[in-house]
Amino acid sequence: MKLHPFNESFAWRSTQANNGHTFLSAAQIEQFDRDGYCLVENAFSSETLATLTAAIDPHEQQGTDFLRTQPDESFFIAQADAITFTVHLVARNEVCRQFTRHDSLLGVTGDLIGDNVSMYWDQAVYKKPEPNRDFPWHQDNGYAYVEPQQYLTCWVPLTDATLDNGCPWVAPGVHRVGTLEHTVGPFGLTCLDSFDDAIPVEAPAGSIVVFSSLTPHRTGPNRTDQVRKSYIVQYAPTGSIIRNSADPSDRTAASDPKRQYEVLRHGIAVA
Ligand SMILES: O=C(O)CCC(=O)C(=O)O
Repeated sequence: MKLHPFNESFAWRSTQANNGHTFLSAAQIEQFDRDGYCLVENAFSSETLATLTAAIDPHEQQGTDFLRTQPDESFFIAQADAITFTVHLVARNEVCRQFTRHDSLLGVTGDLIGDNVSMYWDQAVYKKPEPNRDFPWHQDNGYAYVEPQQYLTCWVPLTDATLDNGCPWVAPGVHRVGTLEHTVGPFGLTCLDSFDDAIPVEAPAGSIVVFSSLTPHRTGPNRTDQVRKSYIVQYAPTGSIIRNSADPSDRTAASDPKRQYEVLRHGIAVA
């Protein structure tokens, strides 16, 4: 395990320091601090999930149709019959955009980030029946280097996520050292080959697997005959930037109004 070259002076900001927790329990906050993740059950109604899934499915189908036109039906780490990534849905679908302002998500982000929160990224990940393909160990901050390094991923299962169909696994405790160096593997960037004390997080539809951008995670193969669907929404402190190179002044503000809009300002929901 080696640190990312940009990660020179990281200190984990304890969530216990946030004032006014209103949504998560003390046990969830303690687990997030210690292990880098927590599970929030019953966060969404079945109607909300059905509406969200119906909104996402046509976009995913369009992406799959595009992949079928590509060599090996693949593009970067997506493959039509294995795994698809449908990104930036908030910029093209109002149901997805409204979902990112759901009370449960604002509750989680308010407790774990603070009073001023913006969307950073969203993508649906559909893992198709594929018994041989892992999504390898990585930190979300390994893909694009955001500062502050510590932002939040809400991994929302649209179908039950189980050991059999590729639920997330986390490497507890590693988030506290900050961003790790990642290398390029066949199925994406990776920061760990294996992790002895890895924890699988089986998550029913309607829950949220909440983890830090610094929590190494992977998902296993899908050994069932059904598609495992998830929608991933990531939130960062408002004012976050993305480092483009080793030169710290070479940076881009994470504030594209189409998709990186504020959701909480001074603790109040931004409509
Ligand atoms: O949902 C998955 O199977 C993996 C997705 C993931 O870890 C990611 O997009 O960072």
